[in-house]
Amino acid sequence: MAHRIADELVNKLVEAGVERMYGVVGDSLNPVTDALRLNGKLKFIHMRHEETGAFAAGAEAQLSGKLAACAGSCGPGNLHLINGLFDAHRSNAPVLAIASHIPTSEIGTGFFQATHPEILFQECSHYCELISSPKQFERVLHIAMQSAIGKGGVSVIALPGDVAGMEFAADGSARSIIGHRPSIRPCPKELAQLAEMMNAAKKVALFCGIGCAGAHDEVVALAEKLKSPLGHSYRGKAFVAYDNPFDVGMSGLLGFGAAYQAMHECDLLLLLGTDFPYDKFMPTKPKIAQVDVRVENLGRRCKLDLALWGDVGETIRALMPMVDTKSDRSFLDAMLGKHKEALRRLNVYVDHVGKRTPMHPEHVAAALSEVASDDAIFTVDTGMCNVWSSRYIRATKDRRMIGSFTHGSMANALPQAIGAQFCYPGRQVVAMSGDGGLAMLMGDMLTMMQYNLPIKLIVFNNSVLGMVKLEMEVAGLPDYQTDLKNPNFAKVAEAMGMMGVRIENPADVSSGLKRALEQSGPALIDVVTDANAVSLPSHIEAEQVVGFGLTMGKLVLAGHIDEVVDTIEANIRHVA
Ligand SMILES: Cc1cc2nc3c(=O)[nH]c(=O)nc-3n(C[C@H](O)[C@H](O)[C@H](O)COP(=O)(O)OP(=O)(O)OC[C@H]3O[C@@H](n4cnc5c(N)ncnc54)[C@H](O)[C@@H]3O)c2cc1C
Ligand SMILES: Cc1ncc(C[n+]2csc(CCOP(=O)(O)OP(=O)(O)O)c2C)c(N)n1
Repeated sequence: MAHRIADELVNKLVEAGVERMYGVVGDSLNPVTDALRLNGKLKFIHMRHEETGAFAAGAEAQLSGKLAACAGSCGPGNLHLINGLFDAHRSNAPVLAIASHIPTSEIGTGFFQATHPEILFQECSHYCELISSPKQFERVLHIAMQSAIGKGGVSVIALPGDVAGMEFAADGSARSIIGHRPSIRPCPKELAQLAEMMNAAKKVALFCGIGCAGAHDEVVALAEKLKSPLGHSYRGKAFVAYDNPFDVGMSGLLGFGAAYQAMHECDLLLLLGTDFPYDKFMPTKPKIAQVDVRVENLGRRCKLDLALWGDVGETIRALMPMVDTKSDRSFLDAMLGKHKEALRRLNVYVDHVGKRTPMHPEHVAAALSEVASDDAIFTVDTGMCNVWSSRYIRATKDRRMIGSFTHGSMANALPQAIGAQFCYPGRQVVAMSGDGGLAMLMGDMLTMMQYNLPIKLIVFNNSVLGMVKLEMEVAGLPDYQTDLKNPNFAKVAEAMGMMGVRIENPADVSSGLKRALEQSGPALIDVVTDANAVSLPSHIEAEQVVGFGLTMGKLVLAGHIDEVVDTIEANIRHVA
């Protein structure tokens, strides 16, 4: 049989280290899936929805750092990929999507299932092109893979079924694909300027994002030298918040601890590998310096006194010899003290309120953190699970946590867990799902079953679209269309052939979670939680009440965090 474009596509993906292609088979994609079948090295993972395929590929790419792939058939098939691709792209995850396409002879005629994938996917990709002739194929595929890996994000190839089935003829020029991005060091002049600013400042604070991945020790050593409190973004937590005596928590509406205070009360703030989007939480008084590998991200969220275009680890290593060791710990100790007190207050929910029925989700998340393994991978649905996971899941050296952190889509946790478990078959993978989020794409519980993936799917079953209900209430709107009439999810899981555990009583949380985590197959844990559980932002001021989550802020604007916690504590004392 002739060596087709589809066969060469598979060869090239295998060469680039791609191990799986997630998607749903069909019509114009048949030459590609047939080529996968014949090749045998790259596995097609049969999902129940293309969106979940794109989420799974995005998760795999985020966790492994390597190129991952997904595919959809022409028209509606590849259109279903789009939300997952937006998420992957905005998470800087290198993903190649094959959007198979109607026959070339039919393009432009309003043919059955006609869309224009080369236009549709422009906004969620670095590179998106139609291959209308076999002669284009080699170079377009090369550019697509290189762009996804090098720029970090999505590339899309629109590949008509007839072109995929045509004979491949090499264009005679071999092309090697870059595997890794280079390390960038800022200019000596800027490094010297930063050292000077650090040496002159009395109170330095660090705020660290996911760009600190792989530079934990450098970042902590810098904090030690400067006696700096070190806050983190949600995406940064997994990489800096463990083994770190300088940790002061997270900023933002879901924030906790003293990160916000440290960032506002310092006289020099250093932003390291973060594109933290909530500009209203950024200070204006201190001097600010920022280190980022993406030059376009420098200064796009706050005022900037010094921009350093560089890699976090590389920058700190170059900087260390130029920085004086500070001896005054007073700012650091004050922030650590505030942080400790803030954590004590957060635990009020776990230790006291959480033990009541209806169950408080904080209690569930804290118990999960205790029983999950030290190298567990957590995937987190958009909604209130973001609050519970960012605050109560303890970071360790090897734990990872991914969500739809930048795109903010619901229903991401289950499909991301599928990608994570395929990528790391030996690790514990725990999905933290909202009941609304799970129901949105729950067909892929069947994928868990079909591939016997030992994912532990925890449903925070509060019978409501909780985050939106909260938003409506604090905006002074009556809550509307947020109620969910749910089944017993544990029974649904059992009907699908997997273990189902239902937890309604706080006393059963740890044992129920343990039982599910310890068994070797897929499991769903349906935890019935309080629909009215409320999150308390770490810091709120009137002018910060903007954008997406601000309504949660309003909630405490009236009552204020401290007042609410004080009331709870008074009640506890009263009961005691
Ligand atoms: C419902 C909801 C609520 C949320 N609330 C909060 C909240 O309260 N607080 C919060 O923090 N987040 C929150 N998030 C997440 C938030 O939207 C952002 O995704 C997150 O804050 C971004 O974290 P980051 O800056 O670490 O990552 P990114 O936005 O991905 O930025 C990372 C930056 O690091 C750079 N970089 C990468 N590698 C390197 C390197 N080696 N060296 C230097 N630079 C590098 C990148 O170019 C990029 O600019 C929430 C998300 C959801 C869904
Ligand atoms: C695809 C999508 N649709 C709608 C939204 C808006 N939204 C954000 S959170 C949320 C509610 C999530 O409810 P649930 O999954 O039940 O979790 P809970 O907040 O109750 O924990 C909604 C509707 C979104 N972010 N993504």
